[in-house]
Amino acid sequence: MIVKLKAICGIFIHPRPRTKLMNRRSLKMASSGVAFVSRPEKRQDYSEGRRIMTNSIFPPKVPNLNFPVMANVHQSITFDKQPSSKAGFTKEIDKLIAEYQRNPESYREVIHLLKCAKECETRTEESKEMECTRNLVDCTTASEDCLQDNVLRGVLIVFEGADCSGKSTQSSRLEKDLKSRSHKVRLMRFPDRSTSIGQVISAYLEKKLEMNDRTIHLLFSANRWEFVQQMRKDLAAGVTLVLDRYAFSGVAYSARKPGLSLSWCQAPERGLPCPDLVVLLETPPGLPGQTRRFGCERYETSVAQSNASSCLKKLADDPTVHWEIIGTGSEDDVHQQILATVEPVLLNAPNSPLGRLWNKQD
Ligand code: NYM
Ligand code: MG
Repeated sequence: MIVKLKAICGIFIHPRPRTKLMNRRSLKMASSGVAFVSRPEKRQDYSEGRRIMTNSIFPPKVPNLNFPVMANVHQSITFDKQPSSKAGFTKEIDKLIAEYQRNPESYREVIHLLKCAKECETRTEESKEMECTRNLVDCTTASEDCLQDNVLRGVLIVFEGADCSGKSTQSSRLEKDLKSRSHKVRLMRFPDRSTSIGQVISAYLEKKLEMNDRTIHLLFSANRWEFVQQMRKDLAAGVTLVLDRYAFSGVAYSARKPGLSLSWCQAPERGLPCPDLVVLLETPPGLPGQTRRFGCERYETSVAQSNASSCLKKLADDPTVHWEIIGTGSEDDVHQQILATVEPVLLNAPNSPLGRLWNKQD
C-alpha cells in the first residue's frame, strides 16, 4: 500500500497567542507576517491575526480543520508502508542526505547519522550498526564554541519527563518568567517537526510510516544535531535555551525497545551540548491516558510511558549531568519549585564552559 502524505500550506487564525513552538526560521517568517507550525495538532495554539503556514505532514484530505483557510499544497512526499520495499524508504533517506549535504560544514554530524540510519535500514547485524555510531564523537568538530568577549554565555536548561508530565506547560512558564526578568531566552522542543528530518519523525510518530527501531533512533538524534550550531551561537550570545525534551528522551524511548542497549542509544547523543540543568518532571497520578490528546501517536501507551519514565530515572543517576527531580503538585507549586532550582544555575553556569554530553574525555 502506498500512502501519500502531503505537506500543506495553509492560513489560519486562532485566539490564543502562543509562539513557543517556533524556531528561528519560523520567527523570521513570523516577522514577515507568515508563521510556521510544526505540528498539526498544535495549530490551535497559534495567535489571532497572525497568518500561519503549516508545513506538517497531513493525509491529503484533512477532515474538520479548525481553521478557515487551507491552500497551496506545496510538497508531496510518498512513503511506502510495505516492509518489503525498504528501497522506497532508503530513497527518502538519500533525499535527506542530499538536502543536508548542500551545507556539509553545518550538518556534518547530521549527514553522518543519516548515513548510519540508511545502514540500519538496509542491514540488521548489530555489529555493523555499532560501527556506524562508534566514531560519531570523533566527527563532532563542526560545532566549536564561538564565545564572545564580554558576553556571559546563556544557560542550557532541559525539561524531561513522560508525556503529560507538564513539560510543555512548565517550560513555557519558565520562558515567560525569564523573559519578564529581561533574560534573553529561547524555547525549543524536540523533536522539532519543522525540518525535513522532523517531518519524517512526525510521520513515524503519527504511524504513517514504518521504520527500523535503530533508524528512527538515529533520526531523532540527527534532529538534535541539526540545531547544535544554532544552539551554540545562541548560548554564546547570552541567550538561555529552555528545551522541551532532549537526548534523554531520545535514549529513554528507544532503550526500552527489545535489542537496543542503553549504550548503543547513547552513542549518537555523545558530544551534544551538555545541559547545565535537567529538570525531570514526575507524572501526576492518573496520567497519562486521561488527557484528550493522549493515545493517538506511537509510544502513547501507559506501558511505553512508564518504561520511558523508569529509564529517565535511571539516567538521572548519572553524576556527569546535573539532574533535579521535581515531584508532582499544582501547576503553580511546580513552577515555584522549578524557579528555585533554576535560580542558582542561572547565576553559576555562565562562569564555566559549556560541556559535552556523555563525553568520555570529560
Ligand atoms: N521521543 C522524543 C523519542 O522517541 N525520541 C526523542 O529523541 C524525542 C525527543 O517522541 N512520545 C518521543 C517522545 C514522545 C514523542 O514528543 C513526541 P512530544 O513531546 O509529544 O512532541
Ligand atoms: Mg506527545
